[in-house]
Order: sequence, then C-alpha cells, then structure tokens
Amino acid sequence: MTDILTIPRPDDMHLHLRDGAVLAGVLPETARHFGRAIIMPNLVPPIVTMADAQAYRARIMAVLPKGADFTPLMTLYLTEGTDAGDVAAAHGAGLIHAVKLYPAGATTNSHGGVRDFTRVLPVLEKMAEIGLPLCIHGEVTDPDVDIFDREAVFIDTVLDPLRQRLPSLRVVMEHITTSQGVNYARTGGDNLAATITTHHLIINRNHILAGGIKPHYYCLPVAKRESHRLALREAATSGEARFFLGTDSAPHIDALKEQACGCAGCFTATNTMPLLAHVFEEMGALDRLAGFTSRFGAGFYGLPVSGKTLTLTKSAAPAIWPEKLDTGAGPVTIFHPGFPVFWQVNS
Ligand code: OTD
Ligand code: ZN
Ligand code: ZN
Repeated sequence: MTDILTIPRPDDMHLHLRDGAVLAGVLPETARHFGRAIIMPNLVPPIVTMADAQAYRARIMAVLPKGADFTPLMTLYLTEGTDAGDVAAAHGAGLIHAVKLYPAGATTNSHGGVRDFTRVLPVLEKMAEIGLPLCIHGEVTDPDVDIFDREAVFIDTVLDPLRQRLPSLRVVMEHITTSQGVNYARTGGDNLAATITTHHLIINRNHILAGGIKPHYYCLPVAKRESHRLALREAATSGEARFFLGTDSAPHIDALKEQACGCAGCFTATNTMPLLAHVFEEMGALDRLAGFTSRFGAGFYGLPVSGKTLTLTKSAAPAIWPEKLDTGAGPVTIFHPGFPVFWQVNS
C-alpha cells in the first residue's frame, strides 16, 4: 500500500481569490500547496482590461505570504466591449494566460458576460490566431432550461457551434459536471480540454438537498446525479491529459451562504490535495494524481511542470482541518467531504 506520495508541485487551473480582506485570508491556503493558479476575473467590477489585470495581480502579490512559491496566472473577463488589441497586448506581455467567457447571468458576478456571441467573434478570432485559450463557463441561462440540463444544452447549442466556426480556438470547458461534458471533451483534439473540481468528484445533488438543505454544497454548475459524479471520477483518473484540476474554490463568507438566497460556491483550497489523494486512491489511480494536478494543466497552458514537489502522507488517524477559515471579512466554511480523510500534505 502506498502511503507516501510525492508529486510535482500542483497547479490549480481555476481559482477564485476575490479581493480585499477575503483575498488576504484565502490566498495562503492556495499558496501553501499550489505553485500556480489560473485566477478568475469575476470581481465586482470584473477584470476586463489589461490594466485591470495588472492592478489585480499587484493586489495579489501584495498579500502573498513572504517566501511563498506561488505565481498567479491572470485572466480577463470577456465582455461584448472587449478590445481584441488589449487582449493581445496583455497576452504578449505575458500577463494573461486565458480569457474567461461567462454567458451573462450564468454564475456569480456574470451579469457583465456575453449575451450575443457574434459580438465577441473578433476577439475570439484574435485569440485563435495567437493561441490564447478561452475558458468557458458552459451553461445556458435560458430560464426555460432546467438547471440540471444547462451544461448539456450549452454544449449542443453554443459550444459545439462555436468550435465548428473557430476550430483553431483553444478551449477549456471549465468545471464540467456531466457525462455529456466528459464525452464532449473527448471529441476534441489538442485544442480542447476540461477542468474538473474537487467537490464535483465528491458530492452529487443529494448532498445538497437530502436531509435538509446544505448551503455549503451549493455551487454552480450545481452538482448533478450520481451517474455524472461517477463519469467525472472516471475522467479525472483516466490519465487523459485533456482532464486536469481546476478546483473552482470559490469563497463566500458564511453570512452570504447561509441565508434565504445563498451564494454559490464551495471553498476547497485548504484541503483539496488530501481530498484528491483520497478520491484517486479509491479509484485505484494514485499513480495518476500527478498528471491530473501537476502535469496536464501545465501542458495545456504551455508552462513547464514544476521542478518543486509536494508530498502527501497517509496516516492511521484522520486528517483534521478547521471547520472555518477566518478572514478579515468573516468566516468562510471549508468544504467538508462528509467522510474521514487519511491523507495530509507534509508541511
Ligand atoms: N461557481 N461560484 C462562483 C463561481 C463558480 O461558475 C463558477 O466558476 C463564485 O462564487 O465566483 C460558483 O458556484
Ligand atoms: Zn463557472
Ligand atoms: Zn469558478
């Protein structure tokens, strides 16, 4: 039985760090274990221009703990007003590594996102030309489409037509939650990849709704039925380079989660690596964890695999994490898997 696992220092290819006091509170949680992260731009107001990304990067670096080995990989939030020249300049300067597409209204702070896809085609064409990936929140927002079907409908009605129109555009299907997402990701070549979150490998929709409503398991895209969770587990542990980790760790203070209209998001930065070791061990795939967390994402984004390492150890006693992380803005509940985990990251 393997009880010590050393892997290259991981990357989180989809992370929400927020701003201000929450940023300062959550950043050390990620920087402790991860060497790099793709930083989501859905602040209020969003990170839309090269200047916005420069300023946000500086705010992140200002609160990074001294001596931390962590590089934020910035992104821009695509709007119908985005200037292709500004995107290309930000990419050329090495500042941004992707552009994020939110269909307007699909998730937290996405109201400034895209309504009419024809209006962003010039930017997408420029991105295809320069090889800059488009990270897509793949859900339709049509109120007539059931929330559990929104990913599958997006693939058929938006994503596939977009990729037919611009086959050279590099696309990341963010946080896939369905077997349809897994299957579609497999139809693409090197230009198509998909991130999978930690929590979607662990919870299904029962965790949110059965036995009382659990706001800390509510995120978007919402967790689906068990068969989809199993498809995600199979994909994540398949060893296919098209599937890699993007935690989508999305902190909200408890007061905003635990109310009549609670915010979407699971905060997994603190315990993602032990949880993933647990899942990969259950799947008999511990030897594939390094690909998922540390190699495939870097490969897609054209970055070197980290020369540093992270070691996880399995002990007889369950790992213990605090229930909450205190930030200057209030407590943030740390994702609880609902089962004991015996893996820990060595400090
Ligand atoms: N999902 N929460 C958030 C974003 C993500 O769709 C996402 O990427 C958030 O709070 O920013 C969430 O549930
Ligand atoms: Zn999203
Ligand atoms: Zn996200």
